[in-house]
Amino acid sequence: MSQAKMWPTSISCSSILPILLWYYCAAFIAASPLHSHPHPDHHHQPSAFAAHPQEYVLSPGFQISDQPTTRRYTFNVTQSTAALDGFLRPVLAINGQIPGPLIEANEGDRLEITVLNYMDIGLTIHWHGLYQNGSNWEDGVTGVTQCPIPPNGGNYTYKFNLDGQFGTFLYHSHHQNLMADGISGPLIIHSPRDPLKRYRDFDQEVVLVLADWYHNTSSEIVEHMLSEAGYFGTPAAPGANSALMNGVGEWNCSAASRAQQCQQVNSPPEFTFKAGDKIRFRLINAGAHAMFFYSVDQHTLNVTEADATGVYGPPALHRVWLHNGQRYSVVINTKEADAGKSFYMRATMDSDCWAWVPNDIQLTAFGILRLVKDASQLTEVSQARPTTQDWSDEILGDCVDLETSSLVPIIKRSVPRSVVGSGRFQAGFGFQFINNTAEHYTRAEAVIIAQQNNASSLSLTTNPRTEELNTTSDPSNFLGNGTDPNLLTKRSPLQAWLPRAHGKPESLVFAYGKRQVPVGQQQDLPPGNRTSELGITRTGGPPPTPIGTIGKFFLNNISWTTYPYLPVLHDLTPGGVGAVNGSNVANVVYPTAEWYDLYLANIDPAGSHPYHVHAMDMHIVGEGRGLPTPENLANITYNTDNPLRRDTVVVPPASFHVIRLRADIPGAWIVHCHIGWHLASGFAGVLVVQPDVIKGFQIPQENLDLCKARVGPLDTIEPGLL
Ligand SMILES: [Cu+2]
Repeated sequence: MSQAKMWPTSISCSSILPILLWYYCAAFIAASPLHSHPHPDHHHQPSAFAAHPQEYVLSPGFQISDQPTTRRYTFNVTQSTAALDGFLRPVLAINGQIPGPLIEANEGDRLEITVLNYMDIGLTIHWHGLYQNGSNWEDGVTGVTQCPIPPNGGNYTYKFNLDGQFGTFLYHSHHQNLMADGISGPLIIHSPRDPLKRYRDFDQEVVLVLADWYHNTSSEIVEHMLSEAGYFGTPAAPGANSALMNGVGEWNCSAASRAQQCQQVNSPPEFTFKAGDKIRFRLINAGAHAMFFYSVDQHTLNVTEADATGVYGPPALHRVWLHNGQRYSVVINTKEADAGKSFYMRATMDSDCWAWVPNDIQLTAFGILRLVKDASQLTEVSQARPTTQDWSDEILGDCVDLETSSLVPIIKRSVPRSVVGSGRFQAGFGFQFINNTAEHYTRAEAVIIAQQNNASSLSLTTNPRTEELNTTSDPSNFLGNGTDPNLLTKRSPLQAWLPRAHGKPESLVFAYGKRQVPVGQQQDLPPGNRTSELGITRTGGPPPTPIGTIGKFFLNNISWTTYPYLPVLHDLTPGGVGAVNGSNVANVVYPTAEWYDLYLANIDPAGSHPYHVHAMDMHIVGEGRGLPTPENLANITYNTDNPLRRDTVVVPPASFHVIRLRADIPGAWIVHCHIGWHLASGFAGVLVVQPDVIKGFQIPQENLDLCKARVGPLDTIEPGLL
């Protein structure tokens, strides 16, 4: 087992830092029959906390200017503990807070952010949505643009200019899936060019960082997900335990076992504004899996920004929804007559697109909006929880984007009707051989294997929410082999499956249409895992893992393999091998600064994926079902007249998007699913833009030097297994 992947276990329980280790040691002791100390010490306190709500209320005093300046920040990243939703667990925090500090700047400014890594694992920070034109090496992706910042006090200063863009962004770790442990935060860029203006389009603005939250660390989850036994018996991405709004959630502590420390949270983030003001919420989904629905009781939402593109959006929505890595701005009109009233803001996870759900899940994170008559009343605000009711619309269904055509950029940019070339990233789930990583079974083959091994107890059922019901158990209906594009035009059912522990399938009674289906038995919980007796719920997921394999995602039949100390970018510059290793990394090369199409295809029959392309604006010119075959491409309707441009787009099951982009930002740019667990399972490729220009890059010595500090063997792959 790699120490680098399992930070909670890399320190012994007899460490002199028992507070930091409270959770891990307590759980380990509880899970170990050899120990005679089942009761943990209940006196330890968390050492990291949610960001202060007021920090994310943007000040009208911020000088929006076109006079560039350099802004410097320092991030101290530590292993801490926190009880963000009440449940005390190890976390990773920036300057002791989750989410991290607000970065606020103007278009044209230069940012210099010094990251000090006090953890015992490597770290990188990515600046999500930024062009990084001329600074590819500051993109912050382990194994792509840099080697990790060394643990135990290593540091690196990211330096880049914020040229040509403004809006709502985020930053987050791009090393393993450490983002899910707390390393993310908001990054806001203002500009005099921004078509959205304070005191005209809105009066107040607040950043809301939404994230799903887990009671195990990302290292524990990834370690087990990428094992033959799986995490809770499955290679599928986990369901979360709770949701956070600006770092605060409200898990029900009565579900905690005696070995766990939980202090009920009853104080969601609160914001007090003048009744009658228009309030802009800058929503950021910094989660690892959950698509979020956001709403404010009794207030409709006007969408004005999608990722960092100001838009004319759908007005008067009850809810807006956003997937991992996406951002929206929504504006509400408060009423003067509501002075003195309080309203709930709700961020609710859509668990319908998950393979399984913990029974103790708390789906909603709350915020409180209080309205006062004038600013002098701010200190006299009621402390009571609101009594308002949620909209009655049901929160159910597939995780898909807001209708693309309903989001029209305010600053127009049309794209050419033809392109000089195209490339594709075609993603699907499969099972990689542990002893021969070059081979894998497709999803369809795994279904056949399961039927052969255990035909009597494998029941295949359908999902009544999909219109095209399919009740046959013919495995050819389980798409994902990518050989028959016609199959992919059908919406296929989710699959029943069997959790398997140590090679022995367990039978599982299974029904759709019920939100929660208890599983009879949990076996072999990983160390440090939840020991709640409430169990978990399975609603679908991949077929049973064939023996000798682990579940992985494949792009163009290649599951991403990261070599942290051999960044792809360094290989493309003088001294490197001069090419991307195509057996480790799916890649598409755009040689010139011209317009190309990128087909983002999802052959996964059951799951939608938020695809994120680094650096370049994705212009969404078309969407279709099935594979991007010549016939299917000929049948879609293209929109080249001011299409929506954004940086993260959700591709539904058995579907594709046609992205038109201008290859004018040279570099090696990762393209990946922003579900952190899927990225950890190999869902990534690289877009190489203008390799001839990359050959002339002068990568700063500070970046190159990070590779000298390697703490593991060169062939340590990340985030997978050794
Ligand atoms: Cu995904």
